[in-house]
Amino acid sequence: MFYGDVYRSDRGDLEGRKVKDMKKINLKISGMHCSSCAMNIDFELEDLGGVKSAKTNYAKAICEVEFDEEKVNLEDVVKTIKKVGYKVE
Ligand SMILES: [Cu+2]
Repeated sequence: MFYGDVYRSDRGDLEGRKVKDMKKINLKISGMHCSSCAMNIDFELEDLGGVKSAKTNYAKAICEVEFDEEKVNLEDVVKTIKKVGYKVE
């Protein structure tokens, strides 16, 4: 199974303190046939607690998800995508 690049984004708030790390991943999605499929995935993922953002690109067949590892894990993200009918490669 291909999970793409896994990396962390470090961000500071205005006072320069470190805010909680979010995990950002790129997943390769298959089974999408139009741009509303991509919107469907984003909608479901953003409904999942702990997911900060989901950006699915239909043309590139990738989904960029930013999430809080303490609240949700990669498996849940993958499960959610599968639940709506798409495959994660
Ligand atoms: Cu579609």
